[in-house]
Amino acid sequence: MSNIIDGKGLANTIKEEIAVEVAKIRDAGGKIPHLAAVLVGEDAASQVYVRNKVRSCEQVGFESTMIRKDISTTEEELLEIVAELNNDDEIDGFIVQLPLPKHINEEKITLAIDPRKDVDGFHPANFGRMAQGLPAYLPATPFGIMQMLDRYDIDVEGKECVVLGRSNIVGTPISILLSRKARPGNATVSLCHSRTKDLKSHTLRADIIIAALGIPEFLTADMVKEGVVIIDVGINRVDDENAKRGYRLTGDVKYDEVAAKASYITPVPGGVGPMTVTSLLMNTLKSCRGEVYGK
Ligand code: L34
Repeated sequence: MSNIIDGKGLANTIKEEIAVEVAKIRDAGGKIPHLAAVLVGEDAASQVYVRNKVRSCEQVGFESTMIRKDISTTEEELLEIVAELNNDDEIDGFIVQLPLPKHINEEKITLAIDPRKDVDGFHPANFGRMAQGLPAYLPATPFGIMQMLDRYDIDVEGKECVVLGRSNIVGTPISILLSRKARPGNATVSLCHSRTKDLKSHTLRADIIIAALGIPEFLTADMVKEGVVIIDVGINRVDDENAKRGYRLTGDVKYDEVAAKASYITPVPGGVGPMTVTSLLMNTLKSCRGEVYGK
């Protein structure tokens, strides 16, 4: 029987903690943390995610600014917005929601963001600092996963961790964080991907599996051992005519059958997603306090 890791509940607990900090700042007459989010185009999932971020800012007492641009926005125009946010002293941190429309180079935009305001932790300066264990904004989803493991007191040290997927924003950074000499950390990590041979031989050995490949219900019960800890990062929309919206959300894990063998498992929705949002709030609070790069 598995324990469900309640990401949504934990996210709410962390938001209450952040709200207490914001109240203290307010009482002391300090600057209220201010997050800006840039959303280009009409991607349906991105709209939901950014809305959740803005709503969460309101819940904790942050200031927030939402900048919406239509899909025809040029790369130059977006770079202009990034430059303005970089130079706006009122803004402690900002994000440009991905994916961007195809005519905009995501790498170019990421590089244009001042690392001091890069609360997504996507800029190579923050990635490099993270990799070397220096103070950094940790990328939101990996940071959220580390928080879950920590707060649920899941033993990571010396464990066999298998990460499925090597993206810049999840698979690669979480593999680094799990193997760092820190708590949580000190795990032995295998980073598996589309060219991995005999994937099942890896997943069957794993004490902890981070599934972040973006393939609905990829990980099945025959691929895992009894007692495994499962962190499901996937949020896939699958057509479902019986569902209200015409789709349902599913992770990268075949939930019911894998849950029957797991000691802990994260649900989708209500797992990693809400933790991604609270990590962003934590990074924004850090930025406001000058905790990573100084005041
Ligand atoms: N720049 N782009 C940038 N920063 C990010 O940190 C992200 N990410 C990922 C996509 N692009 C990004 C997000 O914000 C994924 N992501 C994200 C954020 C929030 C949620 C999921 C993914 C979330 O709130 N999920 C809820 C509800 C999902 C729903 O109703 O559709 C959940 O319970 O999983």
